[in-house]
Amino acid sequence: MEPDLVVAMDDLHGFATPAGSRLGRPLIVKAVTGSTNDDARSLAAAGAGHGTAVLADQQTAGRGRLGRAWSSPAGENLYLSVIWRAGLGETIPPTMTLAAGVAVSEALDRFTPSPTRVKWPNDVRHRGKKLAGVLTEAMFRGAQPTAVVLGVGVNVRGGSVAPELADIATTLRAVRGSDLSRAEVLGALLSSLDEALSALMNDGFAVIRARLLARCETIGARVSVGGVTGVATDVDDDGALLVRDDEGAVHVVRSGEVR
Ligand code: BT5
Repeated sequence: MEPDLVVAMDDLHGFATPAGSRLGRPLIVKAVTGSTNDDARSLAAAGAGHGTAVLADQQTAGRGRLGRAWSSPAGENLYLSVIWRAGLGETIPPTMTLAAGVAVSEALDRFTPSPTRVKWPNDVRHRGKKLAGVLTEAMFRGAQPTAVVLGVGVNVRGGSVAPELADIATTLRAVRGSDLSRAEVLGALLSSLDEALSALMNDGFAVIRARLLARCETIGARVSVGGVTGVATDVDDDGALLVRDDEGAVHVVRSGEVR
């Protein structure tokens, strides 16, 4: 590895996957890549097992949902993708994205001065600014799901975000007012994702739903999503957002961008 890259990743040196976590075994660390989700998908297609994870210092083609870009500069943030295979049935529950968001939010609360919130379905925010995002992508053999890639981007060490994101995004360092190492945050993330996704697969969505509702800023807010405007009242048993419009009709919104 080039010496400047070693310095850029100094806060990850000596990182060890937490003893209790099945995720991050193995953990493949890259200085630069296109997208860790693409790397994890390739590894999954080649047979990599449950828990295999890819971490990059920098992404040149980091992705969000709906073809959007994920700002991924070097030396600052976590770009993590984990292969999940355990307990996948005949369908991929959309609740996996929600469970991952809950896990990320709960993990980041250890590092923030006040609690983070989940904006349905996949944003983790602090005082209305985005700290992290989740991108889940499923892989299939025929109709049978074989793996889900859990992609997580967390803004950690930067003093600020890219200027075009300054109104909507922030970093852990900015909300804390002090620095921290990516290794600390990574350990918390892997443990939290393992716990929450295992709970979802073993026990169903009810408990994760309760944990989500306790930290979901979307519930009770006036929103526009999927062509519907109204008040978001609840998340149903499938993870869909329920929105009551001004005539009182309740709409079931399964995906989309909440505004
Ligand atoms: C997301 O998408 O929030 C999911 C982001 C997932 C990124 C991870 S990084 C590791 C893995 N590899 C990948 O290639 N992706 C995953 P979405 O809800 O579509 O939000 C995207 C929007 O968030 C953009 O349109 C911007 O407005 C904003 N954004 C972009 N970069 C950001 C950043 N670093 N921090 C906060 N907001 C950002």
